[in-house]
Amino acid sequence: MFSQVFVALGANLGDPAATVRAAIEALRGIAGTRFRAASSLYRTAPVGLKHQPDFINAVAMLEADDAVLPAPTFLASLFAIEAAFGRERSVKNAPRTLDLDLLLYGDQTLDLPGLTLPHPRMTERAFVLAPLTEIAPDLKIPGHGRAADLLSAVADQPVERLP
Ligand code: PH2
Ligand code: MG
Ligand code: MG
Repeated sequence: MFSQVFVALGANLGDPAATVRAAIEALRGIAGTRFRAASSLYRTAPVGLKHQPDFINAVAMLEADDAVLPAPTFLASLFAIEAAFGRERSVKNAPRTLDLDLLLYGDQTLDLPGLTLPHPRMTERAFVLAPLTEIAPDLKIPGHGRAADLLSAVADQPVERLP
């Protein structure tokens, strides 16, 4: 069976827009998946650690074959792409060349070390919700209702959709 999977992309070092575009191409190449859609790119103010460059964020939608790529295996393939883009994991929330976060895997709820589904902070982040609702306007997040309905609560977080 194929599950609908959403991935958040973020970068704020080097040429972040080029990195996010190249990472979307890399997502297209994950074996056992069918690429469905990518959002526009968004320029977003840093959430959390403030004194770092603005981010470029986007969200991609794929279908993953659960028999070949169950959620933990899918996450491992995201880490491999991050590593290929030179990601170093030093300080939590430090500036990064590329961050790929697994947001949703079908309607699974999961709490494993290193993998919680839905992604525990996605509902509070405009830099996730804005691109997510662009490509999936009717999406429901398990335990949280419609993604589009969560956007108004984060309207204070600056996000700008790039042309
Ligand atoms: N990622 C974080 C922390 N803060 N802020 C923005 N705007 N975009 C991000 O991708 C981001 C962040 C941790 O992964
Ligand atoms: Mg992240
Ligand atoms: Mg991450």
